[in-house]
Amino acid sequence: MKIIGSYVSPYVRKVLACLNLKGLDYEIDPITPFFGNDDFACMSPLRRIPVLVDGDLTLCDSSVICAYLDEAWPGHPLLPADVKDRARARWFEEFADTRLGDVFIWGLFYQRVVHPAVWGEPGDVARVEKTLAEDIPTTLDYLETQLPANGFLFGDIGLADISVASFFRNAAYAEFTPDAARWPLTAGYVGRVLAHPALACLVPFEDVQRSTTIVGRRQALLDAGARLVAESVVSRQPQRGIMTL
Ligand SMILES: N[C@@H](CCC(=O)N[C@@H](CS)C(=O)NCC(=O)O)C(=O)O
Repeated sequence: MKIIGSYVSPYVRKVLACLNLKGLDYEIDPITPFFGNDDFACMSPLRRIPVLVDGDLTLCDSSVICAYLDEAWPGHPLLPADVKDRARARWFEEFADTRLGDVFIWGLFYQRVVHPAVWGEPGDVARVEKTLAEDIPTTLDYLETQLPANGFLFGDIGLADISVASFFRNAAYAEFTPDAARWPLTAGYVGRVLAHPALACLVPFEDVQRSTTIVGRRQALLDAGARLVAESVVSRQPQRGIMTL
């Protein structure tokens, strides 16, 4: 299987962690968001990552991809067995992809990290301030009522846990971690999930992605042990030397 994506995307991380949980082999085509070529646009009509290619099957959207993985490969189940728990797990995945995506990716990570790196100019400071003062507190106040004091949401780690925690890693990259005094359950839970090997093993590749320019990144990823496709078929080169994610 091949995943077209960037190691620092929360949606790509979610898919990679699920592949890791199931013990499936995959290669990465490490595209930079916003730099996909025409072939990429054909595979991903919304021009988003991740994209999964499995033989003659091409799939977009992390939720669709993870549902396919769970149905196609038994391995570690991504959803709990109980039907009501399964429904709640899907809700947490949706809440993460939509709400945590809004506040942590578009409100923080994009403004503080992606926009300066890709476009070479600062992001929207007013939006960051509103995100920190209003949007994150209301979002975490809700999560704090939902998350367990120990372990994971539904017994063993699964899709709901991975979906939620993945966004907190991008929040940390944008210099936000939940205050353990105000949100103790959230802080503890996020730390536990991110420390799980399925997610922790991705950190070295994310570090390379965040610390290198496009020049030399491929070799640095290979040196860190990443399994990359021989040659990208979907990415055009950003301006030489630009610090892209
Ligand atoms: N609903 C999609 C969202 C994917 C998404 O927004 N990916 C971002 C990267 S984190 C992207 O590709 N952005 C490029 C763009 O919006 O043009 C999923 O779950 O896969």
